[in-house]
Amino acid sequence: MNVCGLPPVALGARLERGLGWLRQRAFLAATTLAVIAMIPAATSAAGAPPGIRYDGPTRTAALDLTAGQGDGYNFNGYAGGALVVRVPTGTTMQVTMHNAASDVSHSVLVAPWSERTKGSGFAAAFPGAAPPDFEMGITSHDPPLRFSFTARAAGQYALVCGVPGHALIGMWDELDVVDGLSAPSATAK
Ligand SMILES: [Cu+2]
Repeated sequence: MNVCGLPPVALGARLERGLGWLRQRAFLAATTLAVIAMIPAATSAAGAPPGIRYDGPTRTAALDLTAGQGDGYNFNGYAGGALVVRVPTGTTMQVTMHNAASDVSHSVLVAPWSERTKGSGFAAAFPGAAPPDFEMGITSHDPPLRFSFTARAAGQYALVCGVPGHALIGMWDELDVVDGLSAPSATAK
């Protein structure tokens, strides 16, 4: 008995080709799954929390952020509020952000806490708490973003990427402005 009228040898070759196709499909499926699995892994591949240099007499804090660490949508590897920066009320914050990614633009601004997962159209929580071109962002090829503002009102705020869609998928962390705090800190939640 023969299938499709083919001699046994041709049938064997056909089956072999069919199995090859199946193996290829399985490989592609596994690769796709691996890529999907890498997305949260990349955003949670946190390095050390960013350092904050604080000058007590002038109450000035310099916060240096690195966006896109591990090719993820994050700041220093922290996303979805996993990084908590705390500063005393009245601190003048000097924010600098480099982007580690060459192919995805990122930026940072301080937004109201309620806006941390907005898709676009952010407003700075304080005067000056955003670079002018935060929707455009920068890549690793550009000079770092810099802005300075005074955290004049205590409360819970968000450090968000202003490039449309990025905060929505988790590119935000927490900034708490706290009355009576002796010095700033940046810690993993
Ligand atoms: Cu971004």
